[in-house]
Formats: sequence, C-alpha cells, structure tokens
Amino acid sequence: MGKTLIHKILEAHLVAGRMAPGQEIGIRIDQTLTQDATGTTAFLLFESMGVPRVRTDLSVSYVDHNMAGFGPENHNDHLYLQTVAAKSGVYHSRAGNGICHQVHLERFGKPGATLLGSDSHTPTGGGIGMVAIGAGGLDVAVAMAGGPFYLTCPKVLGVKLTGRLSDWVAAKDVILKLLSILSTKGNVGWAVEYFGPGARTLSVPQRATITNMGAELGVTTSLFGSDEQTRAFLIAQRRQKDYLPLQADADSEYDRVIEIDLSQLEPLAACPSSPDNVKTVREIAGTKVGQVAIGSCTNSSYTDLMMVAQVLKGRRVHPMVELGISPGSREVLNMLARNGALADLIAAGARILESGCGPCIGQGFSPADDVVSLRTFNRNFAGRTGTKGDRAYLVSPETAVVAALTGEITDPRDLSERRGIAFPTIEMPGEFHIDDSMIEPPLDEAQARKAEVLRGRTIVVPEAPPALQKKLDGQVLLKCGDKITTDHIMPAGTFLKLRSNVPEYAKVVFNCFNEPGSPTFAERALALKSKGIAGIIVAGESYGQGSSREHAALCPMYLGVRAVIAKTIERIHRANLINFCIVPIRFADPADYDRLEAGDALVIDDLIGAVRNAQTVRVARPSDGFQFVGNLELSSRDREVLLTAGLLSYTREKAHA
Ligand code: MIC
Ligand code: SF4
Repeated sequence: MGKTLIHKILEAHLVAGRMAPGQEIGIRIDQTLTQDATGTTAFLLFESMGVPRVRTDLSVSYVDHNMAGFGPENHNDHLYLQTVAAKSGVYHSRAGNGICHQVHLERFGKPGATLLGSDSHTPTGGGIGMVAIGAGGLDVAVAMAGGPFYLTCPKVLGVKLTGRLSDWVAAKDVILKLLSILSTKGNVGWAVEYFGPGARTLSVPQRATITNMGAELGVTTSLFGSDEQTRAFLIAQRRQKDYLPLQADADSEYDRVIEIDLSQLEPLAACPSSPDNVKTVREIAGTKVGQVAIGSCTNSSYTDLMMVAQVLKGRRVHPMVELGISPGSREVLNMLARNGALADLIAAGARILESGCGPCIGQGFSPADDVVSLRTFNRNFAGRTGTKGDRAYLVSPETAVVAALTGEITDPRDLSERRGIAFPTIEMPGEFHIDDSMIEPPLDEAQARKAEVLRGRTIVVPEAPPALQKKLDGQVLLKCGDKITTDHIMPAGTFLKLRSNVPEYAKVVFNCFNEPGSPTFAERALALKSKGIAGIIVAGESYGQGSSREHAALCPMYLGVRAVIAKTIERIHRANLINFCIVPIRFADPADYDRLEAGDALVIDDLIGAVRNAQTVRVARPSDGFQFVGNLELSSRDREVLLTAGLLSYTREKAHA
C-alpha cells in the first residue's frame, strides 16, 4: 500500500521507533522557530544544555508577540533574544518584521522539510508542504541542540477537496467547516492531509490559512502537497531552489476521509467562545458589530489584505465600528505601501497596527463591554481579547471587511448584491518585494565565542523541577470542566510580559478562576507546597487545548503541582507536563471525575513504581476510602523523562552518558 505524504516525510526523518500509527517515533528536525513569548525560556533552557551552536539546518528566532513595550520587560527580552541568537547560530527576525508563521512561510519554509516551532500555529508551514509541528519551548531547545523530536506517529485524516471557492467564500471557511465537523476535541493522535482537485486550486497563502487553524482541531499537523502553486509562490519569493514537488503515493490510503466541495461552501463564523462553535454568516446576520480586527498568522497575507483594501477603496468604515489591521509581515506592509493600497486603507478610516500578533493575543485593541468583535484570527477563547465577557467571532477577511462597512454581521455575498460591490479577485504577485534586512544572520563561530549575551534583570532562569517522590501526598487544588485552554491556565494579554520571569508569572496561574477577596490559586498552591503537599489539578475533557505555552506546565510546577488527572489531555500540553515532571493521569473510568472535589486529599502510594513500569496507577482518598484507577499511557521515553525529573535533566544525562 502506498504512503500518505505526512508519513513519507516523517519516515524520511525517522531516527527512532517504527512508523505505525499510535507508536512513539523520534524524528530529525531540519528547522526550528521560536517566538519571543516562548523563546526566552526556550533559549535559557538551550543555554543551560551547554551546546554552543544550534545543530539544525536552520533556526530562526522571531519577535512578534510582546511588542507593546510597557516597561522594560519586552525590550529586555528582545535584546536577550537578539544577542543569544547571534551567539548560538540562529537567525533573528526583529520586532516589526512580522509574525513568525507568516515570515517563515515567506522566507524559509521548504517542501519536504521538518519544522518544530515553540508555537501551536507552526503547522502554517504545512501550506508549503512541510511537516511543521508545534511544541513546548523545551522540546524546541532540545531540537536546536540536535536532539530528535518524539511524537506519536499520527493516523492520517485525508480531506479531499473538490470544486472551487466561490466569490466571497474563503480559505477560512474551509477550516471553519472542518472545525464544525470535527470540533476542537477528540483529535489527538491525528494529522490532516489535504488533497484532491480542489486543493490544487488554492494558493500557498490560502493553504497556510487552513493548515494554520488545524491547530484548533488539536491535530499534530496539517499539510498540503507541493505542486505548481507551491512553485509559483517560491519563485515569487525568489526561492525557486527550495521547490520540490511532493504528493502522497497514488495508492495511499487514509485512516479516514472527509470530502469538502469548495463550490458548496458558504461564509462561516466561529461564534463565542470556541473556534468550533460554527454557524453560517447568514444565520447570525444583522448582529451589530463594534469592532473588526483583521490580521494574525491566519489571515494577513498580501492577498488577504489587498482584497480588504480593494473593498474599502473609496468607501468609509461604519462610524460605530473600530477597524484595526495588523499586516502579517513587513513584506506585506511594504507592498501595500508601495502599491497605494495602504493609502486606501487609511483613507477608509482603518487603524493600521504594527506587523505582529497584536490584538490576537490581547496586546491591546480589546473591545468595549458588550461589543461584538469580528476577528480574522484563529482563537476566540473567552477573555482572550483582554475583555472579560467578550463576544468575539472568527471570520474570513471577506466577512470582516464587509461588516466594517455595514456595522453588522453581513454575508458578503448579500452586500455585494445590494451595493453592487464586485468581488476583487487578487492575483498572487509574480514577485514579492523582498527585503530581509530585518532578519539578522548569526555571527560566525570565532566572533560568536567572544560575543556577549544581554540578559536584563527581568529575565530569570526558570527553576528546575524536583524529582518525583515515591509517595504522592496531594490535594486537589482545582476541579475544572471540559475544554480548559492554556489561556485559562496561563493568561496572556497584559500578563504576557512576565513570560521571562516564572515566579512573577506564576502569580496569575488560573487567574480566571480566582474570586476577589479569596486566596488565589497561586496562594493556595504555595501554602500547600510549603507543607510538602503536592498540588493536583482535576479536569474534564481536552485539558490544555490551544497554545503551546509551556508556562502552563512550568508555572504550575513552580507552584508545587505534581499531577493532572483529567478525562483527556491535549497533545502539546501533555508533553509539556511530562517535560516539567508533572504526571499526566487519565481517568480509567470518566465517571470517577464526578466523585472528586476541590480540597480532596489524594494519595498515590508508589508513584515511582507506577511511572517506572505500570500502565495504571491507583489513587486513594483516605478520608472515605474511595479509590480509583488512572491510566498512565506513558512511552518508555516518557517514563525515563519523568524519572529523571524532567526533560532538561534527562537531556543533560543523555549527553553525559
Ligand atoms: C497563541 O496564539 O496562543 C500564542 C500566544 O501564539 C501561543 C504561544 C504562546 O503562548 O506564547 C501558541 O499558539 O502557542
Ligand atoms: Fe500570534 Fe495570534 Fe498567531 Fe498566536 S495565533 S502566533 S498570538 S498571531
């Protein structure tokens, strides 16, 4: 039987394990990317591994998240990242150069290569035919040091695309459609491969929108084959040498196939507050909109923003709508400036925001209370905009720009009919305006040896996890429900600048569950820690959805959390827990979840023994003698990592073995 493209690329990079779905495999990583919000920790951990230069083909450090610069923290991080990159053999994309995924796609993405990024939307690279995977910063640091990346060999879902997108229907609608079918939970262990005649009609930026938001499905990665569209994009980026035609074998079989006819799709929206709460735009048409934000790594390519500019040309933004546009990269912004589209946006009344993540991660542009905000982004988790009780909808740039004109949610096809606005077909340029002057190459080895790394006072080296204890004497600090995201665990927004200082950032762990006047999660956790009692988190399904931020493991670990007992745990977060020596346990019988309460004292008699060689663990509640079984589901490497107190000490031990 032939092979899927994902399996072919993984197999070509295989260094450990056997290529069979469900089995743990180790793969060689060709490229890494880090961004500033996860990158400082990743580089601090990399430095502590004692490997002077990265051992990948290419590593790039981006600054795109923390750019507002209130106080010295952001700039301290930037200077650290710039100097540590130069010394370690890493390219550095400076603040202002754009969002990591957009810039990486434009300037570095390579069909057939593997990319590991400390950001969950790294699979954007799947749009150019690479196996691009999001992971915690420590996993990326290990890959930078030349270590393999371990993952479960995924089952492959084939999404067969037929037909062609109609006017005003966008790539975003394809992935929203898939989210409506598959939801954000239950997809761990899968990867998605798009194929079929419809796939060939989509440009690389359109494909990248789709693979980007595969992160919201919770799959390991998503990708398209590499074909004439890929070649055209690479030629336009003056990188034709990186082109490699790639497809699945003709007789390959997918573990499951879903067919989507692009011609049948219509404009869709993910309603508050989950990317899978999808409705047709017509169903929610008429809802008043007060804010529209166009940008993010999902939808701020040149073609997206040119379409927006053409629709706005000669028109005015609705007086009750605030429109913000953050171009995905300096390349995009530069091209809009040069061809006059930027002037059209400004004339229409758009606020031009910096090229970076900006509003997507709550760095300003929060909506007013009760105001509907339409966003072309990928996540609308409650509160992510920075406003408590927010009402954020995720839509395509087409749907977003039309609402900016009408002041209400409007199916763009209807407006086009009513107001005679023709759909602006934007051709991919034959040549992009290329200027890599804000991507700094690393120093050569001789210069690097002498170079100084600037480590500002707000950058604190994270504490190492303690070793597992034989007996876990713990208490349930929090019992939470289903679909707890890493934004719930570790809020971003105004707290994002604390990423390089774990003791400070840890103060806001589970901030959204803190009640005014009561002790915070962090205070309760530290009180237990001081008594030598382990913190335990009990959760429902799909715990740790969303971002790759390892702070959602690192900060709870710092507060003394030693185990998470959940119905299911998402892939990246589960790996982060293990990396920081927190034991992930799955209820063998999900009904036991109902029998636990916050405050319960729980005991595991021989945790080390179980982690060493058992599939399950028995958890007891001494107060009433209740006992239940938890599944460990650990690979042999996971066991070793936990038994050596986390991935950093495991990696150090291996290096000296
Ligand atoms: C996000 O979109 O949530 C982020 C911010 O890009 C995160 C990374 C982070 O928390 O720094 C992600 O997607 O992994
Ligand atoms: Fe940045 Fe938003 Fe993309 Fe995360 S999802 S990388 S915050 S633009």
